[in-house]
Amino acid sequence: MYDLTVIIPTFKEEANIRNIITEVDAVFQKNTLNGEILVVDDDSPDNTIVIVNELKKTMANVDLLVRTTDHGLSQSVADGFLHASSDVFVVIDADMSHPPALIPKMYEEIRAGCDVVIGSRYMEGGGIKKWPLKRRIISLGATFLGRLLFPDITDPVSGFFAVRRSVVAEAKLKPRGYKILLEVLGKGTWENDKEIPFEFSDREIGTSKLKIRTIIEYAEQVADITLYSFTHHQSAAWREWKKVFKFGIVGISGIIVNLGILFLLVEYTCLNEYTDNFIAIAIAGAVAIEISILNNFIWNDLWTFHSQENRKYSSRWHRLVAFNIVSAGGAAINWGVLLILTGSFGFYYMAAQFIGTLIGFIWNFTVNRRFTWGRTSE
Ligand SMILES: Nc1nc2c(ncn2[C@@H]2O[C@H](COP(=O)(O)OP(=O)(O)OP(=O)(O)O)[C@@H](O)[C@H]2O)c(=O)[nH]1
Ligand SMILES: [Mg+2]
Repeated sequence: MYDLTVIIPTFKEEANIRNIITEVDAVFQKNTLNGEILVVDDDSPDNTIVIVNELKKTMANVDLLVRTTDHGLSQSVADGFLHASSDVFVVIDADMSHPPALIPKMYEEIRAGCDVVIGSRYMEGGGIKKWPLKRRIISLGATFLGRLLFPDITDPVSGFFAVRRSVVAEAKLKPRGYKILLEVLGKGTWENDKEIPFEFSDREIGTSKLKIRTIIEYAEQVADITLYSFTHHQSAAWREWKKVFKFGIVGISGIIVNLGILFLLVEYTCLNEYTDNFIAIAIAGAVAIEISILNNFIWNDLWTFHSQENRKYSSRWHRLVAFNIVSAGGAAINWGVLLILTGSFGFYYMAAQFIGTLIGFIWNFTVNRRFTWGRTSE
């Protein structure tokens, strides 16, 4: 039994395949890893298969799976999971875009308890070399969509990652398109993840296969994972929905606190005696708003985001300040939407306020999630 299996999906990679296999094997030897190399090829019409078969003669740890139906990168990787003969899988492109030197580190993190280890282009220390603007924009768009499902992960569509067999063993993967990692994160069973930065280098040789259809398939995949999470409550995306739900309940408690404090201050304190009622209400209103923000902070900190690990802000005071700033932004957005919808679009003011509250809520959740209770990128 091998320690790990490096899965290399290939289609027409005759120019790269020898290189990547030799490099991965050199990394195994240097780190005394007992690793398997599994090439999953979609019946390439070039010499990819011939070259792998030739290498197999001298390298006992190289295996080749040739697929003839259901052509596709994600499908190939998923077949690789089924075919691999170890419990740790590392997926890497054939075109030298991903540094094989990081494989031992990924393996170590899995050994140390991680379920998924991701090579990230978008965290501190990572990057992309020589990419045209169009590709950067497409990739950022894809990454943004993926981060809605997995806010802690900076690069949920990376093609370079490691997973434990148990993550995907029972998963009902519906692989398609290019983003197999998103499928694994969405449908696999996992708790702990870690990202490792790396610099992505564009292929020097061979041809690219990215098409417009890829983008449409990706959007479908995100929708599919979202639907899946509603019915599969062990999934990571469902964990995220639970946070949204808790954040909403805390928000409702904040409204009650806000109204209650306002009422108490106006009716039962010395503010009551001010003849100029407007000042009394202005003061009481401001105090009530701040106390409700404090209320929301405490419950979100102790309950909604209680299990958040590796916090960006380890001090509760820092989180409180961040939450206050973000919430002020949320209130401003709410107010702006009210004014615009009533002033320019003739909305009934209650409907406008309702929409404003909803947009303010989305802002408050997403920004606080990533910022106030976000994870450190180290
Ligand atoms: N088995 C299989 N492998 C594929 C398929 N499409 C791409 N690959 C492999 O998947 C890896 C990533 O594909 P690339 O074409 O490099 O995709 P990319 O990195 O997004 O784009 P470029 O590097 O610019 O071409 C490479 O090892 C390809 O050979 C496919 O349909 N089936
Ligand atoms: Mg590539």
